[in-house]
Amino acid sequence: MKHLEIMKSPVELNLNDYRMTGEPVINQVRKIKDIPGIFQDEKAYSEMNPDQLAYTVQAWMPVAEGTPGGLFFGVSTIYPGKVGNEYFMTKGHFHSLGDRAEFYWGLHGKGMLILMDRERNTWAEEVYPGSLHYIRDEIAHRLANTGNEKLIVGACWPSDAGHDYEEIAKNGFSARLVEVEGKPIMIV
Ligand code: PAN
Ligand code: ZN
Repeated sequence: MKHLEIMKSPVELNLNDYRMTGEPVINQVRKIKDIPGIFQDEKAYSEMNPDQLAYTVQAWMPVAEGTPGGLFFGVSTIYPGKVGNEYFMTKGHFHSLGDRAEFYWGLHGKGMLILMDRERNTWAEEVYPGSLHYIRDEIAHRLANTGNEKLIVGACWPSDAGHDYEEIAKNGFSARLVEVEGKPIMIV
C-alpha cells in the first residue's frame, strides 16, 4: 500500500449467505467419510452416503499458521443431519497451545457449541443467530447442528493456537448430544 491510498480489504464476507470471497481464503470440506470415529452409532455411520457433506470451513489466514500475535477468521457451516440419534457435528479439538482462546458467533440456523475442560467436564451453549461464545483457554470445542437448516458460525482465533485433534480422536468428549423426543439433550 501507498501513503494516502484508499483501498478495499482483500477479503469480504457476504452478509446474505456468509460466504467469504477474495484472496487468500482457504476452503475445507469434511464429508461423512472424513470424520470416522466421532459418532457412537457405527452401524448407522457405515450405512450413510460417504460423500455426504458434513461441514465446511472457510478461513482467512492472513499470516502463516504458528505466527505469534496474528489472528485467523473463519466461517464454519455444519449441514443438517444425524448419524443414528446424534447430530452432524465437527471433529472438535483443543488448541495445540492450550491457553489460546477463541470467539464464535452464531450467524444462521441453530445448534450447540459443546465444550469440555481438561477434567472432562462437558457442557454446551445454544447457538443461534446473534449468539456470542467465548471459548476460554484449555477448553475443547465442537459444533453440532440441531436444526433443519445449515448451521453457520463465525470464528476468530489466534494464529499460533494450532489444533490438537488427537486428544478428542482418542478419548472423545465425555458426553454426547443426542436427539430424544425431537429435542437435543446431553447424555454420558
Ligand atoms: C473452527 C473449527 C471448525 C471445524 O474454525 O476448526 O469449526 O471444526 P474442527 O476443526 O474441529 O474440525 C475453530 O475452532 N478453529 O480454531
Ligand atoms: Zn478452535
